[in-house]
Amino acid sequence: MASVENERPVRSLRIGVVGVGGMGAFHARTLAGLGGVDVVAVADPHEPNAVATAEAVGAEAFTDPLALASSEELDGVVIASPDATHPELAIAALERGTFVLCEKPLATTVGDARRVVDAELALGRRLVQVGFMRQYDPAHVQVAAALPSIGRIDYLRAVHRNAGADPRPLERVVCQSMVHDIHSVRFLTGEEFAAVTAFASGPFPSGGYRHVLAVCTLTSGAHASLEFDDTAFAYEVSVEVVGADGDLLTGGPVRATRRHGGSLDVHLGTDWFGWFAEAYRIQDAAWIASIRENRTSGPSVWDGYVAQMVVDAVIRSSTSGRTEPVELPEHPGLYA
Ligand code: ISE
Repeated sequence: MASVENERPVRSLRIGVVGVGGMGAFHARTLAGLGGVDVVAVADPHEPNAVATAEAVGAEAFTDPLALASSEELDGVVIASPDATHPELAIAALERGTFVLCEKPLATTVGDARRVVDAELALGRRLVQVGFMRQYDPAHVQVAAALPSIGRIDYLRAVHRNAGADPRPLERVVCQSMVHDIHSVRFLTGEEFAAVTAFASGPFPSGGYRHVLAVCTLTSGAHASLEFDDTAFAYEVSVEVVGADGDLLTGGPVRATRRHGGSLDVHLGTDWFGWFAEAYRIQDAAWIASIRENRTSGPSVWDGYVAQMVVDAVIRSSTSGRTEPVELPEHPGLYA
């Protein structure tokens, strides 16, 4: 039996977080709460954000995101800066050989997403995980595990409601929000999108869009409908898979039911931090575990790129009124 003296202490991983608005600050705190992780640096051009998160997790505060993403001192970097900056920062980290957890979307255009794929292909190894955290959400994991029991998948319905969001143009609604539902379809069915017909209500006087409905055909001929509402009254996500021998529906997070003022109610919350807190924690812990094993697991940049192609088809169809095909390029072996 190995003596205690011979056991090598596990080295703490040095993690940086780029972009510490709401999401990045949440990752920083989540990671700082995991064993064997030191959040050593955070960067945000808005200095008060950087300082506040740095103080909360005992990190150093910086204001230059690109300098932090390019640092040689880190084992891993979380990218949670504004969406359009993700590709440049991910590529900078890739060039240093640093593991990356990049918030979704991978990019805001198909071309930029492809640049990250090409950078990884040039490197010949995966280093970037994309933060499609529903893949770690216990409710989604339970549905995924039970799929073999319902036989051939005929239909999937994804419902996603945001509450109290600032009015957003259609591009942002689809790219920031519906992109999650697109990934849910791909990871649950293992299929690709073949064509999309989408409808959007808006713009309203606020400039924002409210409902987006995408009716999709998958490569097997099965269908999926994605329903998104940006100004609902509570945050809520569900997915239902209809199979030849049964159907499956995700449950929400466990919540107490309250009797109050003559009503029976369940508090759902108005943002995703509460609904998916466990999913984020599991995702971040899985990312750290994979860094320790010197590998990358979870959703890949290929997943981020393909999702972006579907985002594009949803936006095109909502504006053209036509069914838009999704034509995927050859699938590189690195992402088999
Ligand atoms: C937000 O940016 C997220 O990432 C949430 O997970 C998503 O549910 C929400 O719709 C987005 O706005």
